[in-house]
Amino acid sequence: MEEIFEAIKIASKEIKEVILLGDTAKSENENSTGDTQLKLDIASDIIIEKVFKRIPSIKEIVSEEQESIVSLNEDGEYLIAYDPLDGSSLVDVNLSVGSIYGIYKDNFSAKNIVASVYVVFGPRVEMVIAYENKVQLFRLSNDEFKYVKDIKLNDAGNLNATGSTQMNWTQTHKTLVNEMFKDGYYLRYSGGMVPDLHQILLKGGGLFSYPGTADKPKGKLRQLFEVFPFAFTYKCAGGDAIDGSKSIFEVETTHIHDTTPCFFGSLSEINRVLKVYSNNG
Ligand code: P6P
Repeated sequence: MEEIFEAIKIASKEIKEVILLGDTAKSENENSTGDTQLKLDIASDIIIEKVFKRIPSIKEIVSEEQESIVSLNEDGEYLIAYDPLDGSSLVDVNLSVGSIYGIYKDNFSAKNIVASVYVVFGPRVEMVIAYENKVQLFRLSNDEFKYVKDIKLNDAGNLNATGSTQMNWTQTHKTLVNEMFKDGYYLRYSGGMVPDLHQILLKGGGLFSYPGTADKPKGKLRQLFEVFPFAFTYKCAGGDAIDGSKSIFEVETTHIHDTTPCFFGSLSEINRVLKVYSNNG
C-alpha cells in the first residue's frame, strides 16, 4: 500500500506543474459521463496511469476520464478508481482543484474500499491519506510531502456546503438547508468537491451535500471515483456519509460510472439529514 501512496506523491508533483503551465483549453473529447474533457484532465490522467503501471501490487485501475477498466497485473492485490483532476474547469478562475483516489480489494464496491487519498491543488498542495482508521494530512514543501497532523472531525461543526442547483432541490432538501442556515451555519461552497470537503475536515465539521434533484435523481457525483473515497475518509475521521436514507457503504454499484446522492459530515449533521429526510419522506 505504501508504494501506492508514494506513486500518488510522484504523480501529484507532476500534476502540479501541469496545472501551473498546462493548457486549460477544452479538448475535442468527452468522458464517459458526457463531460467535455479539458487538456488538463487528459494530461493528469496520463501522468497517473504512467506511475500506476510501475506498481506490481495494482491489479486494475479505472479513471473517471476513461470508459473502462485497465488491467495491469493479474496477481495484483489492489484496484484503484480515481478522478485525476476533479473540478478542473475551476483552474480557469484560479480556484482550488483536486485528485481523488479510491483503493479497493477484490472488486470495485463501497464495502471493499480499504484506503482513500485525495490531493488538493490550491495555494498549497496538500495530500490526505485515509488508511487503517487514520486520516493523515501531508503538505508539499521543498518538493517533499511532509506529515503535518492527523485529522479528526468534532461531533458537530458550522459549515454548510450545498451542492447542485437550488431550483432543482426537493422541498425536503430545501427544508434541511434552510434550517441549517437558521441555526447559524456558514455557507462554504466553491463548486470543487475536493477543496469543499477538505475545508470541512480541517475546520472540524459541518455538512457537504449533493442530493438527488429533479434533474439528477441519482445525484451527480460518481460512486467509485468521488463518493466512496470521501465517505471512507469521513468515516475514518470520525464522521459519516449517507445517501439521504442509508450509509454510503450500503450503496450498490451496477456500473463503474454510477452516481449517487451523497451527504458527508460530522455525526450531528448526518443525524440531522436522516431526521429531516425521514420526517419529510
Ligand atoms: P454543481 C465539479 O464539476 C464536481 O464534479 C465536483 O467537484 C463538485 O462538487 C460538483 O461537480 C459541483 O457541481 O452542480 O454544484 O456545480
